[in-house]
Amino acid sequence: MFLLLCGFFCGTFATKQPQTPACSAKTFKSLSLSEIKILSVHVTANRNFSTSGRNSTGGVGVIPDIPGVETPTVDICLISITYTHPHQNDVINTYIGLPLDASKWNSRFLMHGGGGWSAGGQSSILTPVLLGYASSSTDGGHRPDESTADWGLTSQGRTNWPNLRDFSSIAITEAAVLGKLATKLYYGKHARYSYWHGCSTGGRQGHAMAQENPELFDGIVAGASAITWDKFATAGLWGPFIAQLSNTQPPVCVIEAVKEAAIAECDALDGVTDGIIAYPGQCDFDASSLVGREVNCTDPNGTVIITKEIADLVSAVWQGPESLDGESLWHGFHYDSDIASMIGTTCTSINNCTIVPFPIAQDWVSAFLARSRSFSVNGLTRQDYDRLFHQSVERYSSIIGTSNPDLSKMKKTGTKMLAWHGMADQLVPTNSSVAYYEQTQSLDPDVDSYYRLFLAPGVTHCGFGNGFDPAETVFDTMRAWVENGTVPDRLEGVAVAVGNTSSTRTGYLCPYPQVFTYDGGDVNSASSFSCR
Ligand SMILES: *[C@@H]1O[C@H](CO)[C@@H](O)[C@H](O)[C@H]1NC(C)=O
Ligand SMILES: *[C@@H]1O[C@H](CO)[C@@H](O)[C@H](O)[C@H]1NC(C)=O
Ligand SMILES: *[C@@H]1O[C@H](CO)[C@@H](O)[C@H](O)[C@H]1NC(C)=O
Ligand SMILES: *[C@@H]1O[C@H](CO)[C@@H](O)[C@H](O)[C@H]1NC(C)=O
Ligand SMILES: *[C@@H]1O[C@H](CO)[C@@H](O)[C@H](O)[C@H]1NC(C)=O
Ligand SMILES: *[C@@H]1O[C@H](CO)[C@@H](O)[C@H](O)[C@H]1NC(C)=O
Ligand SMILES: *[C@@H]1O[C@H](CO)[C@@H](O)[C@H](O)[C@H]1NC(C)=O
Ligand SMILES: *[C@@H]1O[C@H](CO)[C@@H](O)[C@H](O)[C@H]1NC(C)=O
Ligand SMILES: [Ca+2]
Repeated sequence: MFLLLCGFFCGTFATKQPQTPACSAKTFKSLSLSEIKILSVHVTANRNFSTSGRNSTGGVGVIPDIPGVETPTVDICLISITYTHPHQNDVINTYIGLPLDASKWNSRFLMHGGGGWSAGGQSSILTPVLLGYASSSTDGGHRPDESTADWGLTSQGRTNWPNLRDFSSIAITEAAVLGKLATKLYYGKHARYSYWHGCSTGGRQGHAMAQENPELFDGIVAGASAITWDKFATAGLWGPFIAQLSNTQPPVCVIEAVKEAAIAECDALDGVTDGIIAYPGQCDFDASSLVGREVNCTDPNGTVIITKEIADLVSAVWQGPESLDGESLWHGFHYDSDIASMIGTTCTSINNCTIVPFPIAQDWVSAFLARSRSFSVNGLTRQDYDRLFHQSVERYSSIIGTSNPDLSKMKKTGTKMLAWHGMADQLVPTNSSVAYYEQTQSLDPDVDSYYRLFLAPGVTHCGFGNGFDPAETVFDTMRAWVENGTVPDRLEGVAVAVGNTSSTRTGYLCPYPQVFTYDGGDVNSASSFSCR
């Protein structure tokens, strides 16, 4: 009797529930694209799938692990596709993750971007699925944990153009198309909204989508974007280049001391003494004013007297690379950023340090310009540096520059982009985002209706620092813009409180060119600041 009842009622009831689809190869047999040749497809239905390592390829928007709390698991339909582009000799691994039970799917699609040389990977789909999104990601044609750019060279030592194009945007676009297609095949309907969320390389990828394939996304969040890659990646060797010209390798503690001196001088210009230089344009701190000053270091232990060469080196990094004719080639870094990431050293003693170049820049120039794994800035002349810089622009800007300011496609598709950049970014100069925004604005004075840039004072690369970090709120702000039409006139950021480092304060960041401004009153209260 009970069985009979259940057979009747439960059966009737079940038809009203979202159908749990079949996570099997058959469901996805039509999953392909005309320009690719599939080498293998694996479809697996997984319950209680561990999400450990979910931030290993990019890290923004990731649900962090909480110490002492068990790593969350997901029920996921996981599709791993390996494919090639015929005659290109490339191999791309793309991963699609779908909440296994249709009832857990929030009807949306979300891709998380990569970081550094990582285009993404299986770990990048785990947080989105944990949050209820369908997702996809790709290794872009090389292993996501590869820490060098050796994949950029063929075995004959030439540029591997297919690999570079895959990494730059082709594999990303394909992952988006495949992911959205799989979503439709599985749930029987398209995602209602599709999003991109990335920072650094992930921000550059987001810009690539905005410029080339905006129809794939309704909303794109792009933080600290490594756009104008051709210049950014070569500019990253400017510090080490100047250091070797002047044979100057200061220990990190000295670089920090110079930064602290600049902060001491310019912090209060914005009205709040909080370790943040919110008005860098008003700061004319001159590092040479420190020449002769003694710095006591502990690791390595000893005392360094600041020399003119040290002051000039730091000034050069703040200034950004210049050509032999004194023309600015690229943006520099702000005074409150940790430029030891550009001119860091390892030392065996206080007087014996070696510069450790920013690895991405070192790899870029080695693999794509010098085409030699043993490349070093040692021995380069000013002419050599100029030549490398121009080569990088000439050869690669159209492929990986991702700096096309024409966003007219995006305007047509109704896609929105929300970009942000920390003003204490130590890897990608903040003004790179500003320059891009200004170029788009000069092409379309109305660009604000679909693309906005928020600068975050005191925030380091992709988040953290003293400053007003929007990393936790920016995605929800994007969703509200896309889904509710809530135009982001402000962006919530969280900063370390003044006078109590174990507490926080909130501030509302401003769409560029408006400036986050202190009006007076309690420095820990959001209402003491406004956008001007
Ligand atoms: C998944 O985890 C839940 C809760 O811990 C447990 O009840 C269930 O049996 C697990 N399922 C599988 C297939 O391991
Ligand atoms: C991943 O997150 C953990 C803590 O949640 C952090 O320690 C680690 O640095 C993160 N890794 C990356 C690549 O972001
Ligand atoms: C960035 O641009 C602003 C506005 O033009 C300027 O005040 C600031 O000095 C620039 N910063 C760097 C490091 O070039
Ligand atoms: C460095 O340490 C010496 C003693 O070891 C001390 O006399 C000097 O004042 C210190 N300098 C600074 C700038 O702290
Ligand atoms: C560190 O260097 C100072 C001199 O600058 C010296 O007095 C001190 O003993 C050193 N400490 C160690 C642990 O070597
Ligand atoms: C400096 O350190 C290097 C190792 O990085 C070592 O080979 C060299 O002998 C050291 N030079 C001096 C003068 O101590
Ligand atoms: C849209 O607005 C509704 C009503 O205020 C709110 O509940 C919902 O969370 C908003 N959606 C987003 C994505 O912000
Ligand atoms: C600092 O902030 C923490 C966390 O909000 C709070 O518990 C503590 O009492 C504060 N300390 C002071 C001195 O206000
Ligand atoms: Ca300040």
